Order: sequence, then structure tokens, then C-alpha cells
Amino acid sequence: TRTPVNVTVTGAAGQIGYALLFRIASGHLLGPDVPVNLRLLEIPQGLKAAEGTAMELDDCAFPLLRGIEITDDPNVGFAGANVALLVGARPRTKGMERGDLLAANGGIFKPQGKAINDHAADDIKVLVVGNPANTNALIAQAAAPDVPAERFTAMTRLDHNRAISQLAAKTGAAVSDIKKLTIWGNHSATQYPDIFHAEIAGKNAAEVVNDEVWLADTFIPTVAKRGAAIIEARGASSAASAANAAIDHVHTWVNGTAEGDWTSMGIPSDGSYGVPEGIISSFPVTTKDGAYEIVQGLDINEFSRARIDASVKELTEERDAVKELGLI
Ligand code: NAX
Repeated sequence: TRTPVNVTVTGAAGQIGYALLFRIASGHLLGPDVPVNLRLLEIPQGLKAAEGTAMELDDCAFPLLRGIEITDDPNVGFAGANVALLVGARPRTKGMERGDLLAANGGIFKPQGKAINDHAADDIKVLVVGNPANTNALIAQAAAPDVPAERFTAMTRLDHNRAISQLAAKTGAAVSDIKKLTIWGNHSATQYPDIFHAEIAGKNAAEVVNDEVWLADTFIPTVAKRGAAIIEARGASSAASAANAAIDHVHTWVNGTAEGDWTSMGIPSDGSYGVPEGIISSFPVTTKDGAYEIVQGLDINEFSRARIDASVKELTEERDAVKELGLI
């Protein structure tokens, strides 16, 4: 029998946490043969609700769930963690400026990065879901100098999955026929979903669609503003789909991308595609044996270049702002 993997989830009492924990415990994060220990990290006000969720997890009698620990101390929550899902964040409230938002989240992600640095397992893999996800991941990464930088990633898989779904709806293709889609840049309204290298049943997706007006005026804004559309319809932000994307992100990172396909992950830039080092930006990546690599050699046309640059510019501005605040 395998040693259980320690999975830490922050914001465990929130709505994404509620949609996420049961799937982790039932084996969807790491595989049907991998036992897990769950660590739920919350703030003091969230502990009671986290305990309630833990009671329900017990009541599922999941064969793979070996233990649940609940804490409001990051040093305890990340002790021995192999996988950390950083979901809890400070949402933007009315009248809050971007600087206030970045400062409030710095107060969360800096100490969490330090606790990961000091207490997590050597093979720790971190996924930041809490917004602004890319820059929160950068703050946590900067606070963890002893952890290889590439272990800190930000979630753009929900955007990736949304883009596949929109493309399938437009073309009548099955989602499983769509490969090599890319989300570039920031998990924000400036993100760029790129179909120029995507394939639909082996054919180039941009050629199949053959409609640049739809691409620019419908597809890209629909994907980028989907989060707001969900809030409008549901009266609450995306939760189950966000949890599903977090599961997909880690599952792919650990278990590998399929031959002939890739995925999108927010990762520390190595300078590829003219994206400057020092930010966490989304790229097309393949994964194997628990490591990822940026897909190299893609031709970037003018349409794509302008959009990638715009999103990267936003990320460098966020980076400059958190640097100014002393958060990195
Ligand atoms: P909720 O407000 O339902 O839950 C957040 C939870 O985090 C709360 O229980 C709160 O007590 C806890 N929390 C706050 N500070 C904490 C800290 N320092 N340590 C531990 N826990 C803490 O939000 P929910 O809907 O679950 O969303 C969570 C985050 O995901 C938000 O920042 C949201 O913006 C972000 N999202 C990111 C997405 C992505 O694609 N990257 C998509 C979905 C989602 O919008």
C-alpha cells in the first residue's frame, strides 16, 4: 500500500473548498489508488464550518481518506504538505482599490509562502486559485526561497476548460476532439485564449472556425468574462467548475499530459515567447513525471502577439505594485 499524500487546502470552508474536498478525498486529484491526508487551513471565523465539512467527509467513508486535520495556523497546515491548494483569498469589496486588494492578499500569501518554505515536504507542489491568482502565487513564491520557483503555479485551467467548451459549442465538435488550446497571460479579463495552434479532430481550429470577427468579438470576451456571467446568473461566483479545474490542474501536473496535447498553467516565466522573467504567466505546457515544460517553437501571429503583450503588461504592473508594497 502507498504512503498517503498530504494535501493542504486553504479556504477550506468556502464554496470552492466545499466543491473540492470531496473530489480530493474520493481520489480524483491524484488517482484512484493514492490515499490522502487532508489538512484544512482556515481563518478562525472559518474553523467551525470547516469542522462541519470534515464531519461530512467522515460520513462519506471514503476508502482513500486517511485523515483530516483542521487548523488556523499555516505552520501546522503546511507541515509535510506534498500538494497545497491555496484557495482562500481576500475578495475585492466595494470601493477597494487595486493596491488595497494586493496588500490584503499579500498579508495572506506572504506568510503562507513562508510556512510552505519552512514546513512543507521537499516535493511540494503549489496551486494558487485565490485571486489575483498569478500575483498571489508570485508573492508566495518570493516568500519561499528554499523551494524551487517552478513549484508555484497559478490556475488558468478554468479559463482553458471554458475556452474548449465554447469552441466545441461553436463548431459542433466533441470537447474530447479539441487539443492544444492555450491560455496566455493573466487569469483576468486580459487573458488570451489562443486557438491558432489548437486542433479540432486533427484540423487547425482557427481554419475550421474561419471567422476572425467571432474570435475577436465573441469567443475571447466570452471566455474572459465568463466568471462575471456566472455571478450574474447564479448569484455567486464559479465554485464547482473552479474546483473541477483545480483538480484537473494538479492531476495533469502529477500524471502527465496526453500524447499530442498540452494544457495551460500559470507558471514562473523563463523568458519564453518574450514574456519577461519575474512574473507568473500562463503558457502552453506539457507535463511528465510530475514536471512541466513550456511548449516551444510556436509561431505567434500579430493578432496573438498584441493580446499576449497586453496581458503580460498587466502582470508586470501587478508585479511592480507588490514590489512597491514590499511584498516580494
Ligand atoms: P469563499 O469566500 O466562499 O471562500 C474563501 C474562504 O477562504 C473563506 O472560507 C475564508 O474564511 C477563507 N480564507 C480567507 N483568508 C484565509 C486565510 N488567510 N487562510 C485560510 N483561509 C482563508 O470564496 P470562493 O468562492 O471559495 O473563492 C475562493 C477564491 O478563488 C477567490 O479568491 C476567488 O476569486 C478565486 N477564484 C479563482 C478562479 C481561478 O480561475 N483562478 C476561479 C474561481 C474563483 O473566482
